[in-house]
Amino acid sequence: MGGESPQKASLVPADALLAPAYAENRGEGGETHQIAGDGVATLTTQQGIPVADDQNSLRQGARGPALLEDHHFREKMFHFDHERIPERVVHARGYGAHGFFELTESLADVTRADVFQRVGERVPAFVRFSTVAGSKGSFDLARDVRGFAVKLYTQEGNWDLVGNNIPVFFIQDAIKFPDLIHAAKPEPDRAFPQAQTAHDNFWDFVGLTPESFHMIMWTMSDRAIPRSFRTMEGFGVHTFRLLNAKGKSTFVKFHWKPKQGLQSVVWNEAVKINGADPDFHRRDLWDAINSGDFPEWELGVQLFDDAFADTFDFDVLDATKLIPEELVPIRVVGRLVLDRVVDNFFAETEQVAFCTQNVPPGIDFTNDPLLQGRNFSYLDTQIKRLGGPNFTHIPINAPKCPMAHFQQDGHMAMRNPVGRVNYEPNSWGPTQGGPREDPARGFTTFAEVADGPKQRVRSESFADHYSQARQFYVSQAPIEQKHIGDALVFELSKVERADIRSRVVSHLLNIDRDLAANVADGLGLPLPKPAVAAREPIADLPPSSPLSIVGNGPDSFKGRKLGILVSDGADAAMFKGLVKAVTAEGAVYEVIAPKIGGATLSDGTKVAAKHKIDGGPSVLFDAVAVLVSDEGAAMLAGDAAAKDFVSDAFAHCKFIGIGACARPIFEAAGISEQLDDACLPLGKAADAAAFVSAARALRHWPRELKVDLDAVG
Ligand code: HDE
Repeated sequence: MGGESPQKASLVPADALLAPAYAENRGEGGETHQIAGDGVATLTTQQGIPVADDQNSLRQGARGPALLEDHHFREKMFHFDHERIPERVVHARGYGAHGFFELTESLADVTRADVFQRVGERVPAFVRFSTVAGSKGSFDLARDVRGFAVKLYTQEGNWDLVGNNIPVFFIQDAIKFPDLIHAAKPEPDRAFPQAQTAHDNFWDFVGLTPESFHMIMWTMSDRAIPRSFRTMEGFGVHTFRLLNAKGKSTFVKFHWKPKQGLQSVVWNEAVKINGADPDFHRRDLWDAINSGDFPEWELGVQLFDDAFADTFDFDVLDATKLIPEELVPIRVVGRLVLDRVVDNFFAETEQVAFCTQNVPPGIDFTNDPLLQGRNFSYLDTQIKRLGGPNFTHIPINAPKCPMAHFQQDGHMAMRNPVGRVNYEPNSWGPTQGGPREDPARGFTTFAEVADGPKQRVRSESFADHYSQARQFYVSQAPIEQKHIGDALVFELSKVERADIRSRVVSHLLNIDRDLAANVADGLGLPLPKPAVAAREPIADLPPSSPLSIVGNGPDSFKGRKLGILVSDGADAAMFKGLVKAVTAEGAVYEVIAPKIGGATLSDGTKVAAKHKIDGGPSVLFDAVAVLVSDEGAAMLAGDAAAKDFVSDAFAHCKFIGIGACARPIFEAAGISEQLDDACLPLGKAADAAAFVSAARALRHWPRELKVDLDAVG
């Protein structure tokens, strides 16, 4: 008993020390009886040994030292200590879901890839969306590229199309990737800023890397702050090859087109969403799938041959260039549907290992120097992350088609080949000898002829850095152009060194003079001389309409979310009419109230609240309605969160439904004089449908020019 008091140990019975919740857990007094025996599984160790007590470690006497012999404690703590694996160097924050890919049009003429042969056939899919720069715990609405990585479990092996939501990239050669990412990530001495490119190092790298400017136009556009994973496009980015049964090659670019239409948020909104709900995108995907509103994308291909590649102004091997859809139209060949959330985030989303080199027979690489470098990096990174060469044994990474090979052993080998023979060639015959290569069925590489001196060079055909950047800019709606200018000013305003800011503007002058002038003005900077261009830009590439988000939005409010701010005594008929109209549209709504207990409407109906007003700011919704009683309006008019609710919705150009008694809140927020056509009355039943149908436009952009200091209208 050592130095402890024997009375204490013996006088107090062990169970009397139990916290009430523990007693309840063991079924000693509460309703939530969980002790084994009632069909509840018995808690065991990892070895399967039943556990009698998971609340107290083994000790010598009630107040004595812990004992090394406590194998349950040691195993539990050891496992906990090893719960983390290295996060991805890039794309650390991501969210995945399961679904399927269905072929809607055969591509048998151009590829022998099994997945593209039989119309109507489905293969399982797993998709992981991600941000690039932030770490695993960062917020969802960073201004950033989004990863759009698709794993298709085809009958001839896994095909990983590891793409982004932007069709071009910052750099042309993989050797610059570590520099790009170092520059974008938090600066190494201070370890900030997290998940943002608005700092000196990033813009320093960009200013010294003119090839990045096409991509910069995209990342400074609203593409980099999507409303949802469901409302973004995906792109394979590189030019790949398709090979048909005769070995004929066709170049291909892959596109995912969201059925939900394109949509983004605005920057001020993104900043506030990150505070209000850092999980905004993952929650959105989780909720949509669980409510049966399955996100869907069309798979489109741009197919072209060497002859087109030769006539194109740019090199199809250069990942900083795209092929406008007007030049090579998209052929839609399939659909991707996400219909199941993961059972366990770590097992699936964290452990999924995408590798660009995973392509089945019928799909092949090109010499794009970025793609070639990626094909090395992804396998290498998975070994570091997942700990060994057997990561394909993890269910999420395992193919769903037959596999037969002689690879064996290593860390965590789950299914070594069976039998005596683990090599080939061998003379053990067809039954014992194991698998054999199959020249007809197996993966073949396009027999491209390559010749030339070994050298470190960048092809001359990669030298134009500005023409497509300009084409992207002139393809944007005026409000989108304004957002690009605003984003550049915002980011560069966070850059401390004036020479870095100025150098960036010197490149913008090669893209669009007005843009450069606006940015220089926004920064209070004299206009510098244009940067020296490696090749004279083509100034008159025609606008390409698919490049705009605003021009490719949805034609309905379906899948969107209305926030309804209510108070006690709010007009019940109006509330119910609004709910009906929103539901009929295929949209959802959430109620915000002064108290989380909800509100009692004018007819006595009790409405549950999803958010208390402080926790449900309007940035979380696509449109808002304010349905309050006179007393409710008077009370909320004095509440800062309620005033923010309406003034933010207004500033973010949202459609606003204004109930008959709601005006005092708008007056208190100082916006009642500015209310416009997108602020609609909700006074009588018919107003509900009119409001929802107006909200199909998603945002009322003309308002922004009236409420923003930087407006250039
Ligand atoms: Fe990646 N990239 N990347 N990347 N990338 C990774 O692989 C890399 C690039 C992309 O949800 C890493 O498993 C190099 C372009 C996505 O798990 C790493 C280069 C595109 C994901 C890696 C690129 C992408 C990654 C980090 C320059 C769009 C997340 C962890 C040549 C077409 C996949 C990992 C997921 C992840 C390397 C450029 C997309 C380090 C060397 C271009 C969507 O291997």
